[in-house]
Amino acid sequence: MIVKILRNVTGAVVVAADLLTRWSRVKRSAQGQAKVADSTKSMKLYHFLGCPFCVKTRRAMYKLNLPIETRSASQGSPHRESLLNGGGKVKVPCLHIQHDDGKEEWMYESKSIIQYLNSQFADIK
Ligand SMILES: N[C@@H](CCC(=O)N[C@@H](CS)C(=O)NCC(=O)O)C(=O)O
Repeated sequence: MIVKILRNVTGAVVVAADLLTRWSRVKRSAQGQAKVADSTKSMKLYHFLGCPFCVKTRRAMYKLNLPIETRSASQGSPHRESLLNGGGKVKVPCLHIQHDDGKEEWMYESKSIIQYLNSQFADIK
C-alpha cells in the first residue's frame, strides 16, 4: 500500500517535472512534417504515464516533433493485453512498428527506441 502510494507520488512528480521543462521542439517545413506524420502513422508507443523510462522516450518524441500515438499499458487497459500478446511481455516503453512489408516490430528499451527515432527522423527538415 505505502509502496503504491510512493510510486504514484513519484510518478506524478516525474510527469509534472516533464511537462514544466519541455522547451523547444524541432521545426520542419510543412513538407518535412507531413513526411514525418506519414511515417509515424505506423507506430504506437506503449507506456505508463509516470514511468521515468517512458517520460524519457516521450520527451525525445516531443523534441523530434513526432506525432506518435501513445497507448497506456496500465492495469485494466485493453492495450496491456495487446502488448503482452504482440511483444511477449508487459514492459514499457515499447514501440510497435508496422513495417511496409507487413512485418511487425516490438521494440523495447528506451535507449534503443530513442536511437531508432533519432536515426529515422532527426535529419528530416
Ligand atoms: N531498461 C528499460 C527499463 C524499463 C522498465 O523497467 N520499465 C518498467 C516501468 S518503469 C516496467 O515496464 N515494468 C514492468 C511492470 O511494471 O509490469 C528501459 O530503459 O526501457
